[in-house]
Amino acid sequence: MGRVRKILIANRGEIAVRIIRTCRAMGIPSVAVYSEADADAPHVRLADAAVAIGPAPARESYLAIEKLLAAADASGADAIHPGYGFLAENARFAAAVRDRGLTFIGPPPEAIAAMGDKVAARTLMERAGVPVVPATPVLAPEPAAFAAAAERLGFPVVIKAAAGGGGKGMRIVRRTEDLAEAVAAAAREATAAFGDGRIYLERYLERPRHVEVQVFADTHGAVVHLGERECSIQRRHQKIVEESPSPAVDASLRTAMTDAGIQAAAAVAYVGAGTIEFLLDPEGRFYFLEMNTRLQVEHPVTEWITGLDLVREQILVAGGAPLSFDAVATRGHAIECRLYSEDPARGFLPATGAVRVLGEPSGAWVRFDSGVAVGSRIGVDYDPLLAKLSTYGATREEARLRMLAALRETVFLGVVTNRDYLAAVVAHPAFAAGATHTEFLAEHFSDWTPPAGPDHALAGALAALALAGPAARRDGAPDAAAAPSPWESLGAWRPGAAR
Ligand code: MV4
Repeated sequence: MGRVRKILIANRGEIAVRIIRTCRAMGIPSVAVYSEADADAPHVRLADAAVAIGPAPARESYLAIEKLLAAADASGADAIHPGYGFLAENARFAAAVRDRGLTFIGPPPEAIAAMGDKVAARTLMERAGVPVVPATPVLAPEPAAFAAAAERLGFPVVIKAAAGGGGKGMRIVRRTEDLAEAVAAAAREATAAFGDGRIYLERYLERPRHVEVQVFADTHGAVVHLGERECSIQRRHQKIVEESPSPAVDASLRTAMTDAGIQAAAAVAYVGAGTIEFLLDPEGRFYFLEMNTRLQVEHPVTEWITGLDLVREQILVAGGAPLSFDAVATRGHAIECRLYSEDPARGFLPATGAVRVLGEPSGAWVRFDSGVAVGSRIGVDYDPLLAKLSTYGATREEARLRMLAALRETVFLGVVTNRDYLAAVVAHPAFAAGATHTEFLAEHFSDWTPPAGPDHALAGALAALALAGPAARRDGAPDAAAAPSPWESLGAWRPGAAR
């Protein structure tokens, strides 16, 4: 190991762009990879070099380990950053990178594997003194075994997949008579989703908050925390609004949670950026849920309040450098919203199309991380995340109001987005009060409908007229100083004729 000299980014979209920017700022050449669907993507244009890795389906490109390793060889990269998603938490990939003599910008494969098996991870955490939810080991998928265990834990309970995480295969059960069906369904779902049907039981916590601790570790044994993030606002296990610090965490709870996070990371000899997810109950008790062994989507809120560039720190640590900070002071408050190409009016169905107009919010307290540009086609091959919008304020309320302003300034034409939904969430009195928990959207937004907006075709036609500008004034006078009012701009228009 030694200082990293050229980095291949095994990813696409906003996180690839994000990593390339830090590479540039550090003077490190970057290599993008791209599928056939991404030949013109911003991450490809931005990188110093780019290597084609195959067809659009991720299995044949962004998930194809051999192709990525070959691309690293061909481009002379000596390190690989996996971003998030795709192969970021694949221990075999991390090991394959290491076995080729390359640096994996992430934790050791052993740490990924230790946290990847959720049941083994629980046991490990328990031994490390990290609080965990009362649970069973893996059980035979028989109703009797689960019924006996549920009696001991107390209802409600939740059936989870040992190989799971992210809520897949999760089944909440409130009565003994519902167990048999739920066990069968959970085992089936776990096999289908993970190729591993092992399931177990946990006591189910009602309306908890999701609070996660950001940790950072170096190869010399130092482990520090960078505070917590509140990520309770989720739809079907998809986070949409995140913030730091959590409005539910005071100084003493923070000390307890971040201590537990550091214990968790130390227990698996962690290296790099990692996140320990906890459920926080209304009484202020917290329980280890899982550890994410990657840089997370929502890392910008931590960057806002710490002033650190987490990608830079990842690269330095991967090169063997000791951490350049210990107890990090945080300042102010940050909120992030995820803009997706999806249609809230149609059950959040992924929306496809091409970005025709892109209006980015601006200002010193606003950050817009995006991997798309005008002309980008949004298809069905990848995650529908268009952009992450984050704002900073000295107080939560300042950050919240700045977020509302920034959302209004954000324009995507050509694809349907969840922008107005996000604005409604951030404007909601319960959000303003910090009363966020994992049932927030179910309780406040299950019957939300988009505000009646303008007719897009009409808006487009008016925009085209407005763009025609002063040259199109009715009286023909080329008055550049005049406001480009469409009503003054109609003179040269003729139905059925070219202007
Ligand atoms: C739970 C839980 C309550 N009790 N486990 C969902 C995603 C996966 N990471 C774990 N999840 C949950 N596990 C017990 N024992 C509630 C959830 C949960 C949840 C957790 C975090 C964020 C949003 C959530 C939404 C619904 C359920």
